[in-house]
Amino acid sequence: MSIPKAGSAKTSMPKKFLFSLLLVIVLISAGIFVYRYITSDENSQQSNPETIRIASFNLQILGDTKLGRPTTVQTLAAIINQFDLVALQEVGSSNSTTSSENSRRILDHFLLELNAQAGQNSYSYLYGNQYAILYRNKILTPNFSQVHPDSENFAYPPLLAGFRVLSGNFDFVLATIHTRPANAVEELASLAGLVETLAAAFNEPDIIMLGDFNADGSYYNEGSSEALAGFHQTITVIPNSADTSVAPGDNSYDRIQLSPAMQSDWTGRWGIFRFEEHFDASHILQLEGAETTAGTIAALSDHYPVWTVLYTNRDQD
Ligand SMILES: [Ca+2]
Ligand SMILES: [Ca+2]
Ligand SMILES: [Ca+2]
Repeated sequence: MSIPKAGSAKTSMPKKFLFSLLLVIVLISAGIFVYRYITSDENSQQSNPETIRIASFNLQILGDTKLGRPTTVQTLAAIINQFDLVALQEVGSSNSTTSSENSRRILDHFLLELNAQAGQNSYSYLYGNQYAILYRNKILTPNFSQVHPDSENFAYPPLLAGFRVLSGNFDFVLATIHTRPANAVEELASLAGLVETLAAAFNEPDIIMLGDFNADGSYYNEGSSEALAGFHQTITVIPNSADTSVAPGDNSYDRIQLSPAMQSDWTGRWGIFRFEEHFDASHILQLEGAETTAGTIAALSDHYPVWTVLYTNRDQD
């Protein structure tokens, strides 16, 4: 009885050792990778920042298929680690068909990878519908979150959340949305109308709307100026000339709109996180993906993250 046990223990020892060695190599490479490929020009890693950097990212179905691609997942985590808060769309599914249990399992898995890079317990998340809000919890704390209870006007009702900074006076409510492309005209009209509704409902005039609005191309007439048509009472952060899609073409699908009360909170800084400007060609070649996307930036997503920078200490309301 003890012989096979001893025998199996003997054969499994080198395997365990090799596995540990492999794990160490992987962890060291992860560290080198983050150091080498990402350099942040922002102060988001400080504990008392004067600004925070927030982003919206449709990462094209964060599900089991993508989670099974280690370099791609590691790269997505490195991207999110550049921001203090990221509103994600397409968690678990491109619509809202996946169960919340499944989405939470996926998010828990992703959070492990993110916190392995960012530091233990650096990020937490809020979840609802196909959305997640990942936030750096030494910088921001949530007051509440809920899925907006309106499935009549929205195919995928937005996830709402209230936050305040831990150092400073900035507090705000955000709504992240992914419109159904065919309904973008109607849904964006409803979203524009939500700004005042949310301000009244939560007694907070600082409202951030961000997400994959599908606000361009054949889905929506964005207008001829830089401001997004239909959102007259808000600040357009991502202008109509911005290209937020990875695919060839020039479409401003992903957006950030701010309520007028956020004028004093907004630094005026914004950007598109173009993957090819942050990762060199040899790294991109290692990205796992589908047959047509592997080894290209499209392995990460068909959308670029869009971002902006907000003051933590200039809130007036
Ligand atoms: Ca406020
Ligand atoms: Ca455009
Ligand atoms: Ca304000």
